[in-house]
Amino acid sequence: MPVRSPYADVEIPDVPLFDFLFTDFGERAGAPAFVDGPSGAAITFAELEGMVLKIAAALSERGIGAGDVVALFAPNTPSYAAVFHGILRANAIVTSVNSLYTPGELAHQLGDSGAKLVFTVSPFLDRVTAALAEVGLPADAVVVLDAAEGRTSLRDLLATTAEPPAQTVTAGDTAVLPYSSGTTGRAKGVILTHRNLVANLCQIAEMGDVSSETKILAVLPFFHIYGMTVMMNQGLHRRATVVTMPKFDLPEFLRVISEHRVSRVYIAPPVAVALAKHPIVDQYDLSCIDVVFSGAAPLDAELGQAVAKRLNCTVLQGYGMTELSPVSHCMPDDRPDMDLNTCGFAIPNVESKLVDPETGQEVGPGERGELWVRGPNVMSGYLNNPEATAITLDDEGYLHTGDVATVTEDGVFTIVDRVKELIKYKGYQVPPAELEALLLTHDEIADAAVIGVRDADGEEVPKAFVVRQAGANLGAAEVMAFVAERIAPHKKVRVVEFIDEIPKSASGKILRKDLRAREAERV
Ligand code: 4UV
Repeated sequence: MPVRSPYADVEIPDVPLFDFLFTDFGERAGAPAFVDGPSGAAITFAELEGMVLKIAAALSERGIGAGDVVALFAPNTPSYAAVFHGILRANAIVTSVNSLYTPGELAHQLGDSGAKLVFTVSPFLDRVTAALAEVGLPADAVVVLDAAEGRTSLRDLLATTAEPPAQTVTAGDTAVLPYSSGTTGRAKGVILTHRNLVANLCQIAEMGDVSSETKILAVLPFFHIYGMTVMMNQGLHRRATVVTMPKFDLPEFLRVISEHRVSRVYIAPPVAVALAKHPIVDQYDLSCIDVVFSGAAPLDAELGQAVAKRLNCTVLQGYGMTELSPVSHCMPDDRPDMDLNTCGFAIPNVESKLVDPETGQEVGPGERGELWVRGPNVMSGYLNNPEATAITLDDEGYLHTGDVATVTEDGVFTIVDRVKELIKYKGYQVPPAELEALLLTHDEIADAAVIGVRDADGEEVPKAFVVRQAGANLGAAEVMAFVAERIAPHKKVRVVEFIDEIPKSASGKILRKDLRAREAERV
């Protein structure tokens, strides 16, 4: 029997995201919606709405409308939120791009998503220019959020006197295309509709105490679904104030929390290590923090407890996946006593099943099974990829997550393993298939396979097993350098082992479990 959420279902309004978020700010109209952490510059809810409408009008004037995809390739700032919602209000679709991407990775996403225009910042222009050339888009298909000589800027768009277009999108239309490799292969466009995004906001509103009193820290990137839904859009929905940071730097992170009196800090587990252990943490007044919420990779319970004790706050863990908009399970704010090894309960409107991957049979409490999730937050599919959609979404509407979990009689879920290929480095996706394809382009590499292994700090890192071409004397450092030059830093291969042959099935599929077993033996 599927496990239903212990929470009552919530109603999901049948409206586009703009209508859901930008109605009746009431007393909060003049309150800060977003604050730029480094400078302290704030924009109010009313100002944000004004910007969104201007951006929509200016995009419409430029011929961007229903069905068009616009890329957003920028670090977290208040203007990121204005542009994101401006694109949606213009009836278009946002594809959010990892700001660490190389020109080649950016070009792949622009080409695959069919983006017509890129919003970026001036320090990223070199990469954008190279990517536009690679996909054959005009060099002027760019808007900068700051300013750059000879470039259209956000300020130019905001100067329009045109009226915003009529809103024609409906709840069932695609809103965003973040990229995820899912359970196998390269990064793919994840089709999330307005309804998916609205649903996840309604669902998580039942779990956390986020209100107009809350100050959320958004250091995790808005381009990733965790930052997009849980920080940027949840902040707007609950009329909270979101304090943005363009990148993680421990002293600056602590300063921003302390000076802006941040009450809710969303992190991925590596930040918990710093919060629990780094001596510098004691130099800041962090008494403002009520909740530290961890997601995107497994949190070690002892580490979480150490953070709770040191900061005298509640630590919570959630589980999510891009394909789930992203949250499906989390600990509620009112249960600070829960075991931090767990990911809490299924959120409202979510049904989960745990299924033995070998037999396809559902397993009971205490047994391990692949987590399947059904609910209004489940993606409609992968862009232009019916095969990948078919292996991920079944006929009954369950999304097969590729994560292995257990559940208690009370409906508390714990993620215990992963059966999919995906590697997570500091919470960021590293698709092994992409690294393997890249390694095979090296003249001296005959074959390669990549899996995730634990380093000395317990962090998951990509390890490449490499078969050299006959007569080649390639070294590990050369392999790592070759990869590092061509991909974003979080995808670097960090360990290399040369072997004689990559274990494969009769059909030629890499037997990753054999490589994992080999690794386990060594440890
Ligand atoms: O697709 P993705 O990069 O998505 C995420 C989303 C994480 C979120 C988002 C909002 C939350 O509130 C929250 O708690 C977590 O990371 O990667 C999805 C994969 O990341 C692993 C798991 O393998 C997913 O399939 N993962 C995510 N959260 C956890 C996790 C977790 N708490 N424990 C273990 N693995």
